[in-house]
Amino acid sequence: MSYFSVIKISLKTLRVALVLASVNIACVIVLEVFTSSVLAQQADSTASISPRKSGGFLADNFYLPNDSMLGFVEVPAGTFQMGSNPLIDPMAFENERWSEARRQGAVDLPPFYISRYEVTVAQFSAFVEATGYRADPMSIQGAPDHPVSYVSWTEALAYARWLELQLKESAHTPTVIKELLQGGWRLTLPDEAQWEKAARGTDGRIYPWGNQPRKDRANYSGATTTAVGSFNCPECVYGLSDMSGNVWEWTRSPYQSLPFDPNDDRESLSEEALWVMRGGAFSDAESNARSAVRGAADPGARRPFIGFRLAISRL
Ligand SMILES: [Ca+2]
Ligand SMILES: [Ca+2]
Repeated sequence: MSYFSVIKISLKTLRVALVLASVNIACVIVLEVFTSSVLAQQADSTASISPRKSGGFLADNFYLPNDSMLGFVEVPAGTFQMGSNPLIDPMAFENERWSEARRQGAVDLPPFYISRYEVTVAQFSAFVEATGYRADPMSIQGAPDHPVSYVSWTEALAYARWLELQLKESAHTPTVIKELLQGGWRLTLPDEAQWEKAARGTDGRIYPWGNQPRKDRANYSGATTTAVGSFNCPECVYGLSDMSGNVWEWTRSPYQSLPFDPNDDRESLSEEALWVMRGGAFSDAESNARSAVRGAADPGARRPFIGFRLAISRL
């Protein structure tokens, strides 16, 4: 018997369901309708991109971060514990359980790279302007250094494909990245296991910085998005920002019960499939800011609280 159930809510032509199954009761929380004040706050912030704590962004290089790897951080090869044990983490939801027999399971991943920040409005806008892509107008109206939102799963992948091609061809691309992409690595969304390892590392911590919720480390239980990298988090694994909160982040994994197995993604894929998103958003409580939380949404869903970040992986 499944440990969780997926319920889909019809909402005009789109379905969006954030699926969070509690220990005893499967529940669905549908996050909807943000006040116009949230949107107004984002639209008012039209200042040029601020370096903030991030070292700035490169206008002549697709607004990627100004560092030697364009903001991509290596996550070394190795094993981590995926899933949650309610004996350690009382806020764990039932869909974070590894299997009927075990609470958590070991996943061994080869090395990969993941972006330090969520993809920004400026980065996504560069794609829309260069290609004429028919994105939701709301996706490019926020402040340029805030995370892009109102992007569907499909659109996130379209952006990744475009950026991969640009970085393969651009003279400004760091040699390491160019060699990876020309050697067959792909610039795409992280899968669910990559995302969770990048968020919580290998020591079993609940949040990216440790086991206790900290409002000074991430944007959750708040009113709106913040510029990417706004929260200083020296304890965060791999130096990544906003893995907790700010916006939920699409992954390339279909929503299936654990254990995590990327080999059955395609064979069990139906038209009704939902796709996993991770990390919670600015509007979520601390329980959704945990690294093991598994949300899911329709691939066509465009919402003010869903964005993404990128990974470079050998697929
Ligand atoms: Ca996030
Ligand atoms: Ca799978």
